[in-house]
Formats: sequence, C-alpha cells, structure tokens
Amino acid sequence: MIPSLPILYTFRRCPYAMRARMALYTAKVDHEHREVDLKNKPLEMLAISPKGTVPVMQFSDGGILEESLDIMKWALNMPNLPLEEAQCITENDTTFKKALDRYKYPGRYLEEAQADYRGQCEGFLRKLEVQLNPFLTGETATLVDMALFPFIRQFALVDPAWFEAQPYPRLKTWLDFFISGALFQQVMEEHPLWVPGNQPTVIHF
Ligand SMILES: N[C@@H](CCC(=O)N[C@@H](CS)C(=O)NCC(=O)O)C(=O)O
Repeated sequence: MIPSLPILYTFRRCPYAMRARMALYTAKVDHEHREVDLKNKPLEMLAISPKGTVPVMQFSDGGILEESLDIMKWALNMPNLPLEEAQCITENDTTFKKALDRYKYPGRYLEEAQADYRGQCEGFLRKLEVQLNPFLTGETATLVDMALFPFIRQFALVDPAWFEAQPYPRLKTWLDFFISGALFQQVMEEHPLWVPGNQPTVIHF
C-alpha cells in the first residue's frame, strides 16, 4: 500500500509558511498542500494544532510539526543547527520581526516614528551584509538563508525606493537571487483554498 503523503497546512503570503515550503521544495518532499483561510481556519487543522498558526505539517503516522523551523529542519535533514545559525534565526524571528512589524504598520504602533523602527531593523541588516559571502554560510544557499529571506523581502517591500538607495550591495544581490529564482516562484504558485472532500492539491516532484 502506498503510504499517504504528509499534509502541509499553509497560507501563500505567510513568511513562515513560505520558508517551510522553500525547504520542502528544495528537499523535493511530495506532500498534500492545504491552502488555509486564516480568518476561517479548518477544524481539521485546529484539531491537530490548537494554536492556530501556519505552517503545520501532519504525517500519516500522526506526527505533527507546528513550527516552520521544525518543518525546515526535518525536510532538510538538519536536526541540529550550528549555534551561530540558530542564533541568527532567533534574532530574525524575535527582535528583527518585532521591529519589522512596527515598521510595516506604523499606524498601529505610535510610540516611535516609522524611521526609528526601520533603524532598529537595520542593525540586523548590517550584520547580514557583513556575513554574506555570497550566502550566509558561504558558497551555497542553506536553511538559514531560506529562514530569513521572506522577512528581509518584506522589509525591502515596505519602501522599495528607500531600500534601493541604501548601501547593502551583498544583501540586495542575495535578495534578488531568491526573488528572481525558480524556487521562490514555485512556492508562490497559487492554489485553491482547501475544501474537505474536494480533489486534493498534491505537490509532486
Ligand atoms: N512560530 C510560528 C509562527 C507562525 C505564524 O505566526 N504564522 C502566522 C501567519 S504569517 C499565523 O498563522 N498567524 C495566525 C493568524 O493569523 O490567525 C512558526 O514559525 O511557524
């Protein structure tokens, strides 16, 4: 009997789901894609992951991964990240992400001006600029590049003209590599919302 495929609950524009999909596509993991409406989450997803965030991966043996980083580590077979890489992802997911949200939605956070939040983001970008050669860990793109890319892309898109004028040559080249690459285009393909009982969307490599 053919074992049933793992299931990915996902949302096209979620940066966490994007990085999980990038890892799954890189590792060519066949899976069922279940596109979710975040305003009307499927009960099937909430039953296995009550915290209600995407991405969630469900395996046929009942196993669940409900953190994007865990999905990436599993797909790319990298259970133990080197400390520096783990710290870089943690900084992205905490301090950088917090400042990014405030920079993106300045109307929601009135304590500081938008440019101050942008300045907080830039502390992280400057570190990346120094580290990139041409990828974060050297010659090839790895998990850590994919983990950060969707968030750095969001930063650049808040004010593209401003970003273009900034002195981040390596970061821009790195960003362009992913934005214009086939992998990102593939993971951003549009799929219909998942409706139980309808023909499943299967990602097959
Ligand atoms: N730490 C989680 C964060 C995932 C997350 O926050 N995803 C957002 C979408 S980008 C979400 O599902 N939010 C719940 C909601 O909008 O109701 C991960 O890495 O998977």
